[in-house]
Amino acid sequence: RRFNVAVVGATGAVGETMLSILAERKFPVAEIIPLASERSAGSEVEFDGRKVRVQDLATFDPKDVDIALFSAGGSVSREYAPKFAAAGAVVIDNSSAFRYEDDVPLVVSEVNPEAARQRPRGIIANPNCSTMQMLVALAPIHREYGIERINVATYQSVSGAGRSALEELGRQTAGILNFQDPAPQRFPVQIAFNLIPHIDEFLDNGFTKEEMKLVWETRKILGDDGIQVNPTAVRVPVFYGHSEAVAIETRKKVTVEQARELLARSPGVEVVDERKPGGYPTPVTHASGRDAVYVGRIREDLSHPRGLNLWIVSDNIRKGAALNAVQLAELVAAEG
Ligand code: A2P
Ligand code: 11C
Repeated sequence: RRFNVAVVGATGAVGETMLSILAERKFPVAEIIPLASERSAGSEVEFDGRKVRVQDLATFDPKDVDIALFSAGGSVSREYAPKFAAAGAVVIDNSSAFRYEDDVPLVVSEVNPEAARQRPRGIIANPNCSTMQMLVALAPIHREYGIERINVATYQSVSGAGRSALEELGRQTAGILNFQDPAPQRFPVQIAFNLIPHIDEFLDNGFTKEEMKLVWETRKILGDDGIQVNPTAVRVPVFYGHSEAVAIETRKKVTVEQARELLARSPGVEVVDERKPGGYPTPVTHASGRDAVYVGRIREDLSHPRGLNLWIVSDNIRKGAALNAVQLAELVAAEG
């Protein structure tokens, strides 16, 4: 069977990658339907070597859509995802609009694929990129050794904030190298040659929403409300690929050798852990444009008897967003 697949936000950084991954993985597409706002309706995007016209989401009738991949922001999802689901489509939503609702499964394809089957509202939520890559690596360790606590600091690339953020880093970097002082627009302060310890909005508890996503989503996906997560989320001047310095505390002790061996046979993970210059993953050398979650710098915590440190890097647009969404579509397609 082939499926009519709509991509909402098809002109964006994630939407464009959804289109290329659908083609790359030979998803059984009958018709591909790129949708965006009226701003880019009528323009063309590429799918499987051909040009396809973008349609206006606001006036599109979803009645013939089988599967819809949404990545146009939370407010677009809140308004249109229920309409697509009511028309009979299975919606895979990359925004944070529905992630924390009990009747919407939140699924990482390697971690809790069975949860995707129970979707009373016809919506499956795709986790946030920083949670996604962290759990591809940590879920196998949690299953074997029981993770009690996760300390994580993220180093998140600008592509997580969309196409305009990619452009801002490029423009600002070039401007500064040419002795200009370009004003920040997309980010609150200069991002070129800088770091910003602030992603998404500030909440009452002093954490940002991006940080709380790591807490809420980890618990929901692992089905364990007892896991403690202590996050700091930082934006860095990298184009593609999020990195995370993660320190876990487990119930049973896990050694470096055990962790390496377990991760090496875990789906979606590649261990790059040679203790020499360049023997670790970075966004540019490993993650950018690739599918795996890369793990390196594995070492035992000097300050805790059951602590382990890891460095986790992945392409936030691919595994962190578009790839997992397409993998969820593959799970739906496999149901027949
Ligand atoms: P458009 O090209 O019409 O602005 P990014 O995260 O890379 O900035 O991409 C956001 C995506 O979401 C784009 O494809 C954008 O389309 C789309 N989008 C934003 N707002 C809307 C809207 N109100 N209706 C439909 N698509 C939207
Ligand atoms: C970032 N993680 O890197 C964000 C982007 O909840 O889907 C994705 C936001 C989300 O800026």
